[in-house]
Amino acid sequence: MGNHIITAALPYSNGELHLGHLRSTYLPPDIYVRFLRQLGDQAIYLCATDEHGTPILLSSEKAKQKPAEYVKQWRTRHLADLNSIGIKFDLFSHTHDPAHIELTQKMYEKIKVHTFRSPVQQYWCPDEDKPLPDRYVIGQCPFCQAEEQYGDTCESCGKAIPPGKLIDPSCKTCGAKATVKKKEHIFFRLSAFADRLASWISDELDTTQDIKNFALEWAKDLRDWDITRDIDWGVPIPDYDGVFYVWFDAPIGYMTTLRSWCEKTGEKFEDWWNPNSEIVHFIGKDIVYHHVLFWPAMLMAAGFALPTKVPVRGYLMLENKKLSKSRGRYLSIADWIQSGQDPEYLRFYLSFTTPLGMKDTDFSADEYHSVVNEGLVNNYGNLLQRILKFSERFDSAIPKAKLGPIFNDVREKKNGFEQLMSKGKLMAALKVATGAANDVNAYFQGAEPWKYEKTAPDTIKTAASCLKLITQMLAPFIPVRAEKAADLLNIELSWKDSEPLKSGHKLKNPKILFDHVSDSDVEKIKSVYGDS
Ligand code: B3M
Ligand code: ZN
Repeated sequence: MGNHIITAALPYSNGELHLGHLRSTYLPPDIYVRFLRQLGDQAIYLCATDEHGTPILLSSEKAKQKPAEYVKQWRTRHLADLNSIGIKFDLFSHTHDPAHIELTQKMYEKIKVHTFRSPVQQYWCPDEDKPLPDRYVIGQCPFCQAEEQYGDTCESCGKAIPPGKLIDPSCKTCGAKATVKKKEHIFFRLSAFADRLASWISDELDTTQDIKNFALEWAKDLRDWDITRDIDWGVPIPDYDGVFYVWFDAPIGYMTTLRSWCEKTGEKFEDWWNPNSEIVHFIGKDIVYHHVLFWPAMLMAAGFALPTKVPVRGYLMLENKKLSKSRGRYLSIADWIQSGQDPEYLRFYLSFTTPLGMKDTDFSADEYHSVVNEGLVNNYGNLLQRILKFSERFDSAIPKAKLGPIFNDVREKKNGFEQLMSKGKLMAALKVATGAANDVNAYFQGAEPWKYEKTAPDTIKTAASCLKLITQMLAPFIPVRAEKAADLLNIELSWKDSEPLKSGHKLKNPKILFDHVSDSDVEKIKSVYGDS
């Protein structure tokens, strides 16, 4: 395998990131990239803020700020929030960057033969005499009849709504009944790519079957795509008085960020974005349409390599109810940190409970308490502590002894873990690691080395050697503690090293790395989101 370009969906510079964003979109790629590096592969994690589109323009108007100022604040905030959970990017850029504007315009030149102009039904506010693109207009979905949908995409059925087709449209800002005017727009011939998209989705794309099924259904009914917006915030279209639709320029942000990263590091863009690389877009389930249809069609049109993997994860529920900021049933990344909660425990918990695919999953403070305490603190944390403590009887060195058969079992598990991680099945992989810690705990307990002096050296050598492999497995999930544990065990985290510890190998004195999640932590978390 060549290089790995790993991306996470570009967060809008418009409102704070919550635990749902973290679990579906930003944490999994961080773990995946850390694992690839552990393997010794060349992998980079890129992201940027998505700064265009009518919702941002609307919010900046509300905040009485220039859009460029408005987006800058969120850009800084997003990066700080993500970093606070140990998420590290090789580059975190933004789509209002001049480099991005330039690249988007170049991309347009490349795909221009696949575009055409055609008059559209443009929503219009008669009271303010202005066009009402996307979120400036609200009405009923023509496909599923959901109420209060914006002009571009239906949030209920996920379909793109053709221009002018919203039922009973009205102006979002002043409430006036919207009219429809004819205006010439530029369209991308998405329909021409339907067959190629369908075969790419079924034969090449690596994603879960539920996602494929959805996408293949959509691919049967592809309409040409309006890439024009009549506002002045966005990437200007070179030969038209207007800007590109935000979903046209946003995914190009993956490339712009790669380009900027290459400039910084002296790497060549072509050595990265090519058919031998792994190109992975981690996303939430609401933007599958854009990542497996629109964007790949643009890449096909422009002659670039397509993404290889699109791992999708569902929404986060809070105590089995939908997140709702207005009701206070809400937990942001900043809330987590400000209430003094542990970022690595959150990484562990979210990874332990989030499968791949469309399924939504729940956050509950009580579950957090039990998953972290049972799955990590009493399990791996306890084992580490016991082994370091017990080894003091041998001057904190691995004694001359025999290796028990459980070591081979754990080594097998490490292979299984590698397979799962390589497929992006992080939750399943993590469970292999914690399962191994469980087994070794049981082994240690059963061997009773404090009672059986004769076999105690074998027990300690075996358990400590197993612990080495388990620490390697946990490292991408809890990187800070794994580093500390590796230091105490005096081991390397490099994946290649699966050897048992040699006799004479020195260990350090025990130190507590894993405190329990307390009842008061649970209370604190609950008080952030209440039980409304
Ligand atoms: N800015 C965020 C979202 O819809 C959107 C992603 C763009 S990815 C190119 O989740
Ligand atoms: Zn709908």
